Amino acid sequence: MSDQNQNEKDTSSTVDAVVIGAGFSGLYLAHKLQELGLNFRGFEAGPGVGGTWQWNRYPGARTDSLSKIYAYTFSKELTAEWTWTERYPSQAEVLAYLEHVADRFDLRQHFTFNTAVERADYDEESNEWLVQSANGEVTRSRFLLTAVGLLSAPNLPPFKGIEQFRGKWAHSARWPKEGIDLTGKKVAVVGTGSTGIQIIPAIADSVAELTVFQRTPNYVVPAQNRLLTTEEQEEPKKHFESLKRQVREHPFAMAFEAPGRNAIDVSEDERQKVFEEAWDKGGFHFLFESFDDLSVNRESNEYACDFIRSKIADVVEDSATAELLSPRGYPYGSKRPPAGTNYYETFNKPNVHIVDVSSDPIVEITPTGLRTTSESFDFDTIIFATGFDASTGSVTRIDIRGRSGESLAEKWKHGPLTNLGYSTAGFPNLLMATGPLSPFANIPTCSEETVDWIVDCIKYMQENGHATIESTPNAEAEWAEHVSDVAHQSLTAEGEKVNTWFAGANIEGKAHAINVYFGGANDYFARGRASADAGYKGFTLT
Ligand code: NA7
Repeated sequence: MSDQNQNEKDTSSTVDAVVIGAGFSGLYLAHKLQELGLNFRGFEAGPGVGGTWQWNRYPGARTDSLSKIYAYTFSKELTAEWTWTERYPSQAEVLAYLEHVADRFDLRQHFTFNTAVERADYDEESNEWLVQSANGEVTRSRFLLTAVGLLSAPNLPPFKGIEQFRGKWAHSARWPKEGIDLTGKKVAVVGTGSTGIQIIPAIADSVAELTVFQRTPNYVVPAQNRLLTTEEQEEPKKHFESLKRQVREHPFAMAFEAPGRNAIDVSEDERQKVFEEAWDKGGFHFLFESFDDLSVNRESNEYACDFIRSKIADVVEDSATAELLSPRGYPYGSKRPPAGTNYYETFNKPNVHIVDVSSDPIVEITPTGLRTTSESFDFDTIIFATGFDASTGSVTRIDIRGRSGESLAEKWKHGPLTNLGYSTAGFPNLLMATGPLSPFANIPTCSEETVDWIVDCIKYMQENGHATIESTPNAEAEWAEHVSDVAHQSLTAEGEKVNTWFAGANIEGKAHAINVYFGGANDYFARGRASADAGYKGFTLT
């Protein structure tokens, strides 16, 4: 199937719903609206389906969630016919999966590709959204449904002089489809978040020299990626129902059991043993299957930090490099915990160098490289793995105007206000899948649950003759406060001092406010259902 627009019909139209985005949420939304028989149109800025997995084509890109749960669960048949090859599927494999889903459920026909939605204005008189897309079309729609993802508006810090760089540069989340030939090149990677941590080992062997510019060291647990055994490949098919249930009952929507022990309560030997086992299992196993108290007890968290630092010291041969790579002064888990593959080992290679830019920042991109306050460097290629304007950025980069022309970006300038991530007062019938203040947890599960909620809500409105839905101002103020309180009751909020995107702290000028819910995806799903069962409590229906 090609990446071209499959649907050239409907140039200027009136529809029941506009869907923005064709990633995990947008595709499932299209499937559900199709089932409901709604007249709708989808717009996707990218050249094809896939969302995140269309854009993030950088070397080494793969999930940090196990493949068995990084998938839809709405169709047993779909699960039965798809077989993952690795524990953590690569970008190419997830994209192939989403392309398969799009074809299998005939979803491409609804989307206009290569077409970003730029603006949407609510017209009170007609109770319609006027949705302007980059191709100049205006679509009138009753519902405006965003499925734009949590981490999809790239953040390129405003480095002076970038336009004068004579080599090639790319942001990781806008990696060209044809790739970038890095063979034998002098390459810089700026950023050591989850993305930089995947890129660095993936390119180290092919480049001539690799220089990593690190501002904050991260606690990197090995992913322990490998090919799946046949038995493991069968697991999601064989245990479809129980796995589906299990992820919905876990606070991070993952197939883990709570370990039932605290790091603070066990002996030093026992602690080491548990950490070693969890380290060997890899990735999120370390945080979620070792001890229950790592995110809430400072001493327990420090045990985990010590363990990771000891691993860094064991692996990294040069002690000064090991020290630079060792995070200190902030809790494990208060920045999004990354998973690596040979991450620390890569720094033992003679062609890989690390530069600490925490106190000697990058001040300028020069025609031949970059300059920190104290030193200049020459490069052929610069890779910016500098993250995203997370949670709100993907929504507010669209100029959305509610009642009386109120701008959503302006409304959220001190932090997002939504009821359960779905809706914000003053913007009737704007409904957001995985919207700001919804949980940060296994995304496909959150996509499914939030889309189900939205489509059930539309059905309810149809059946009961309601014209609009929007959050009440009280409910969204209470929810934002609750989201903040929950994060501050754990160690998570401390990531703010090391620029976590959880708190909007990674973007210059962005309000520091917790923008994702850490009270548990399971708790969140239950709250959404309870509100719906109570006739959409916390929302005004007209
Ligand atoms: P992240 O996790 O936001 O990481 C961005 C990295 O870029 C991080 O190391 C930043 O350092 C660094 N950065 C940002 N601006 C600068 C400047 N000006 N100078 C030097 N370094 C800078 O983004 P990722 O793409 O890695 O991951 C995002 C999410 O995608 C991840 O959480 C997963 O959920 C998937 P800092 O730490 O701010 O000091």
